[in-house]
Amino acid sequence: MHRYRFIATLVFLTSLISARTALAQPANANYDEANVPQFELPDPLTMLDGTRVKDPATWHTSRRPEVLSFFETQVYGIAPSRPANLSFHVFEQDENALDGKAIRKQITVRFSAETDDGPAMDMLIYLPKNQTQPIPTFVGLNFSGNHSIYPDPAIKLSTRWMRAKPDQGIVEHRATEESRGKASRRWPVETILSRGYGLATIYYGDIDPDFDDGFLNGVHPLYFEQGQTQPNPDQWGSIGAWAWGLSRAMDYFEADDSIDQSRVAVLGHSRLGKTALWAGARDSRFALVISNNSGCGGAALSRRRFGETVKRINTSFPHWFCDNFIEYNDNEDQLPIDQHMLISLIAPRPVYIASAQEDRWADPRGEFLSAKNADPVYRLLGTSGLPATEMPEVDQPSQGTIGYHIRSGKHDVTEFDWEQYLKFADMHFRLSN
Ligand code: GTR
Repeated sequence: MHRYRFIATLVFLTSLISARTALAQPANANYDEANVPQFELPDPLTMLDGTRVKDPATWHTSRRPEVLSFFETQVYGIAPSRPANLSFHVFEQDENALDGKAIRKQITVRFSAETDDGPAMDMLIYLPKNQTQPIPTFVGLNFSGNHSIYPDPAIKLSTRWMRAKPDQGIVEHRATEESRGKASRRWPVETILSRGYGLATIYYGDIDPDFDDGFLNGVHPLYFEQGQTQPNPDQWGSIGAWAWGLSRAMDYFEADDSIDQSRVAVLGHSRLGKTALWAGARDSRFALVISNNSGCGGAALSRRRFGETVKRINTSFPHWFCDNFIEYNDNEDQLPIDQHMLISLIAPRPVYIASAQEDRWADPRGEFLSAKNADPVYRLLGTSGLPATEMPEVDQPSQGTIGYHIRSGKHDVTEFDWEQYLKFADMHFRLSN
């Protein structure tokens, strides 16, 4: 009896998962270069009124704000600024974590008044021990709770809603003890610490749970005007909220002397790679930005319509972008921007775009072309830009102020990816190892 129920549940869950995959990645997606339409990319160095941008000052004072405003109003939505009542509560700290190798801190960042139990996010931080200087730190959102990134029993087990992942110890949308450390393959904590970096992470669902509920939960309602029940068409969706949360983490770093706030690298994978790019674009306090397999709405050029398209993403995930972005469904050529200009907003700060060969849904070539077409802005601002002129061979990174690689394998974060990120951070943060 039990066995049948188990099998029936498995069949049911598998059908759910494949229904979801079928919806997100339909069989008729274009994976053929020959079917990529002809298109003209907007020039990051030409203003909307036709003026050419010839010097860094014009970029910074005129063109950059114009481009930023397009992304705000047409793609991710306008986000509020730092909340007046933002507060930080260190609820756990251990100077001898990880067998004496690390300092562990856990902090609740509250978005509204201290006494309120309104929206808040929990941040986990590991720092290498015995450092005399403030520590350069990687920060990234995670998919399954802070406790999933490392099997450390002292990490607070998330009690928030999570996407169904029965194989990862998430049962009925909640984490169980079994989910501890389940994502540790993607978070090489010990390597990061041994290279002299700190690591900070937050569960993205603390900021806004990743499902389309009309913005009832998460941080959005905190900012509704009287009588408002959902964001306006030009106001933030979920990616906008997650990126905003990363800026709140940065607010904390500014208040913590053990972290080098001038050397914070923000990174993310997939939807959280889109988020890392947007966070880095809108908040110049992030000194370095890493996009891992971010794809459509991240590093990949929308106009190529290769793999995931604007219409597909807006349909599968109606809550990710602002509603104005829907106007570009099957209408990409009308976008006043494309994703190379998202990367250019990060200039002159170092940015790394990573693709994976089998991740065709995310359009590796579109990600490379985006990095390449941001290069003129990086060069105008006096940096080395992207050294590669052609798309590099698989597993052959090209690292200048823009870094790019396409590694072998699937949509994932691997040891190879982290090796490149650490090397890239060493180069730009000038650490000796
Ligand atoms: C997919 C989505 C992608 C990417 C990915 C992820 O279903 O189509 O844009 O964000 O999810 O975040 O894992």
